[in-house]
Amino acid sequence: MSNATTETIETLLQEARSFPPSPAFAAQANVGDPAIYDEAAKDPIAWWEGWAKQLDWFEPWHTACEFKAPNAKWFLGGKLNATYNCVDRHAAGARKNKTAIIWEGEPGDVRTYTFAELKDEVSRAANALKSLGIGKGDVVCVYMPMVPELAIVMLACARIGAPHSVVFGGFSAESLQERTNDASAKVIITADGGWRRGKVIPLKQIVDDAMTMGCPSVEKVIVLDRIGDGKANMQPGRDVWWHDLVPKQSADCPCETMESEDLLYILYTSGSTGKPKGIIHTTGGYMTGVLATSKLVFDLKENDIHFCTADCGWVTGHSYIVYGPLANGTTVLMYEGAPDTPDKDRFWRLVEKHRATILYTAPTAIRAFMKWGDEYPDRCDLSSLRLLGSVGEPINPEAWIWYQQTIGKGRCPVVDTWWQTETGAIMITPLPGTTATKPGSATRPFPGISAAVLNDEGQDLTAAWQPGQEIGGYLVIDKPWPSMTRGILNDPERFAKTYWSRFPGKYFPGDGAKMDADGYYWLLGRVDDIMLVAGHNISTMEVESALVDHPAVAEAAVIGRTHELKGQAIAAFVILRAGHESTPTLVDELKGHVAHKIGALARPDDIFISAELPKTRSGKIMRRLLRDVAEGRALGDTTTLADPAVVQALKDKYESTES
Ligand code: 6R9
Repeated sequence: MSNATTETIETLLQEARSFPPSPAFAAQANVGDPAIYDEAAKDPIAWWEGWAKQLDWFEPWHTACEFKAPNAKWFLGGKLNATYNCVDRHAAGARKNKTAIIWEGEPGDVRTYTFAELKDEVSRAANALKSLGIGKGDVVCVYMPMVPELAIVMLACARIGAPHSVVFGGFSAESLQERTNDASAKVIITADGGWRRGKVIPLKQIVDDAMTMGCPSVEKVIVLDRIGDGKANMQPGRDVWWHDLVPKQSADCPCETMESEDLLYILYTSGSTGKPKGIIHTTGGYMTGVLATSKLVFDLKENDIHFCTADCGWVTGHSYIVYGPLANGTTVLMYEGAPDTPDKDRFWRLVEKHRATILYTAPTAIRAFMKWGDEYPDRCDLSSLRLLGSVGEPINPEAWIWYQQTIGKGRCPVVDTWWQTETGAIMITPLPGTTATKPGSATRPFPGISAAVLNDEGQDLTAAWQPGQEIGGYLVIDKPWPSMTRGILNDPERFAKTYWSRFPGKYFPGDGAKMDADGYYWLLGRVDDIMLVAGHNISTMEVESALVDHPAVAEAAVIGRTHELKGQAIAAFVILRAGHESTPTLVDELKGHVAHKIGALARPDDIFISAELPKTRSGKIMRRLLRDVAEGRALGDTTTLADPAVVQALKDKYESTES
């Protein structure tokens, strides 16, 4: 990003379309007045205290915030319990018989829990953990399918002060072992299996493999019978069935009194050096952040049915299936399986059947839906939807427009939410009742969040920004916020180095951003995804957007490959939409299209038409591996891929096409 000057920024995508909130939406919105931004900015700590007061505390805090980079503490002296706030306080009041969780399994089985029922189930699970000797501070590793028991276990852990470490059910035995050992987990909770595309993922078998490789801290394995074929290979003394342990427990389990800064959970996220980082979140600040953002970003109301399609193995599931919506007393819809099982309309059938009002999903899914065609959403009743959200990666304007038109029927605001595992809660986002949205822009920092764009030397470009100007560089967050991670488990040095050393005293998330003439933020992807082509900065994301804008293109991944003369050359991997053929004419047309959209300097050197792209299990394209392919290197680590065979096939085909 060394050349992130206004000159290169001029070449960035110009997206002129703007969508103000409809008068009907604005009139009923939780926030309809932009004055909220200035109010929060005047005294951010007081603003956050206002939100913290909407939680139930056993004892009030005496100090709202203590911060000396990289260490932050919030609501010191305060005592509370996360589960009390998500469950008990609702079960004790008017929401007692309100549905807390609606769950649908991939085979079509449905279960619902009211807040009162959830309190009983969570308490039984908590007592079960206690009966195994688990108490405050003991780490519980959770390796489960997306069943209600996953949310129940998370809340049971929080109830007794045992930090959970949820490992996504798609990770391998080796990854599970690494995470279990790093956190010294005492128990693993799993299931005999989970459903995915009509097949069983053998979770218990994978836990057994991890245990065989060695998880010395693990004393017990609790196994939920999800598949019901009784096939789990139970090891006497170590393994115990959920149904033998949990139902017999008392439904009475007091909530542990937790300090605001007591650990709530650990969640591993991949790091550029390979070893996963155990990101830690504490109780009071995290709960404050997810409560506030859920309520304002999703405009939560008493009758909403919030459908977040993430898995609880990722931070989005933690913050916007479990802790945020439930703290607000909102009904959540949880789904176990794949979006194309039994057919490509599954999400729309779920929306129709359960009358979901809010849908929160990822651009990668949206692009898949586009590729599959409009017939799938068009044959379902989506009239219950009133708000759409996007998260996980930059959303290209074409996907944004498709989402807004085809799913939202032009009626639902779209909130593109930028945040990270480390930030705990949404950071840059529209407020749907007051922020005019632009396709592809996450718009503005959430009230109380202070962001800036810095240049290579660390100068704050936003401080000097004037309306009408465009600037680009590195995104930083320059004031503490309650839900920020308190660090990397067992590795404070890595924490300081990774996030706080590039721009001392400021949090550097690793993303590039530009600010447009209206002061809107555009997230440009990870800074390692910025290409330097003949001295010009070009975001891979921009070129991808331009490609996907072409009617023949379903999905595109762009990387900078080493080039003798230009430093880097642009290589694009493209998946075509059904009905389009790969021909030299089309390849030329696509190159011309990009040059037309962005400028000649962005014309890709190579376009490689492919059937699939290498993706992580959470759906992120692994550009590092595409760089290996394009640069003719041996493939790097492929263990986090959903299907390592995809990239090998791509490499073979790429090399045979080149020669
Ligand atoms: C919540 C989540 C974090 C990284 C982040 C950024 C990318 C997430 C985005 C986005 C552009 C958005 N990212 N949301 N980029 N626009 N709306 O995804 O957390 O898995 O930790 O990923 O994802 O690059 O730094 P996590």
